[in-house]
Formats: sequence, structure tokens, C-alpha cells
Amino acid sequence: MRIAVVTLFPAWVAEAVKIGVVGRAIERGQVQVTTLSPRDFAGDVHGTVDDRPYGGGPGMVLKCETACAALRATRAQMPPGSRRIYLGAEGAPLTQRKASELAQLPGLILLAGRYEGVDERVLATEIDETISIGDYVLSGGELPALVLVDTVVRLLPGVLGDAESAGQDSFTAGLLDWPHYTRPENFEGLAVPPVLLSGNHAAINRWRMKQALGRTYERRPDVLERAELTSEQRELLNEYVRERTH
Ligand code: 4FV
Repeated sequence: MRIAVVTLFPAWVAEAVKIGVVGRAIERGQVQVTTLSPRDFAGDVHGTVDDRPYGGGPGMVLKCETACAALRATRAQMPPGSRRIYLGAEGAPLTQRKASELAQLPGLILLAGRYEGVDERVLATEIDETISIGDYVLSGGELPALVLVDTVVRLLPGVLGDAESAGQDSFTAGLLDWPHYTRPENFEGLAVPPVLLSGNHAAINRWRMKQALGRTYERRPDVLERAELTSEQRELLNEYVRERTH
């Protein structure tokens, strides 16, 4: 997969993707990440990329000429079928399901906004979809772009080793993750749940699923509503709730 990030901070983004799983995937050639700044397409000596909002109001807006020029130059370099995404608080929420969809594509072109946002005509002409990482306002789209890159790249074939398989991720099964433990067996009087030391993998899997169901029920009932539970899972959840309430 190829990913291009259009941002006023190309050096920061280029550095940030060198870390961890994404950095390793880049080294292995499993993904290529490039960055480009709209400022490279500014015609004036000041490198102007923003201007005051029509209709008045605070702050500045990313200009369409420079943003569109950068997006078009990027698209010319990217594989056909690449998806053009603006990261904005007014977008559709980024989910594991959306990340899986994007991971199937040959390329992603990500536009990271700054200031109050980008001129709407950029979205109308050069963007396929707007995605939000959450209902809060950030000072720029770079962190959301890096979040999207991370959640997509780790789903690419061969990026995660067996030990790290994405298959067990939260939300992959539509539920929150189960609790994780490692050595020591006892930490300041806090013991690891004995079932995890039993070697009985059927019992361990049952305990983990029960925990995932229970946590999702307690912390994210909205997520549980969307999960298609099997009858066995529903029974496990009832058991969890019974034990919790008695
Ligand atoms: C955002 C979000 C976000 C809005 C104005 C960048 C900022 C500034 N992007 N999910 N939440 N973007 O707050 O994706 O240009």
C-alpha cells in the first residue's frame, strides 16, 4: 500500500511514521508513506496557504488553490483507486470496520487540515470522504492522519507477526478487549486470575470472552448493541452479569 499525507508539517509526519509497527512495515517495504506540503505550491514569496474566512469570524482557512494543487500533484503519483480522505471533526467516525475497508485499497491520500479548516471547495473537488477520530476539536489533522495510518497499516498482510495478530484486537470481534496479565504472578498482593495459569485453553478462552463481553456491557453498551452475539456469548454475558449483581 502507498500512503501520501498532505500537510503543512511534512517533516513531523515523516518522522512520526518511522516509529514502531508502522516504521517496521515501511522498512520492510510493506507500505510506503510520503508527505507533501501545500506550501510547496504557493505562488507568492510568503508561501501563503491560508486566508481570512469569508463572512468574518475568528481564525484562518486553508486556501483551495494550494491545497488542491498539492492533492492533484499527489494523486498523479499514486496508484489508481487510491482513496482521498480529509481528517476533520465533521467527518464520519473512524472505526475498526472502516480501517479494514481502507486496508484493502492500493493507496490513501490524507489531507491534514490546520487553522479553522479547509475551504469547502477542496472537499467538493479533491476529497472522496471525511473521517473523524473523535468528537473533539484538535489544532490540526496531523495526529488524526497518524492515527488512521497506524490503525490501517497494522491490518496489512504480514505487518503484524503471529504473536501480534490483529485478529485478537479489540473491536475486531466487535467487543472491547479482555484484561491482559504478564509476570509476576503476584504484584503487591494482586494475583493473576488462576484460570490464566491453568494451561486449560478452553477455560482460558471462555474466561477471556466472558471478560470482553462483561466489559463491553459495563463500559460501552453502544458497542454491545452493534455486536452480533452468539447464544453461547449471550449466556456467558448473563453469567457475568449474574455474578456481578449477586
Ligand atoms: C479532527 C478530528 C479535528 C479541526 C480544525 C483540524 C481539526 C483543524 N480531525 N478528527 N476530531 N481536526 O479536530 O479528525 O483544522
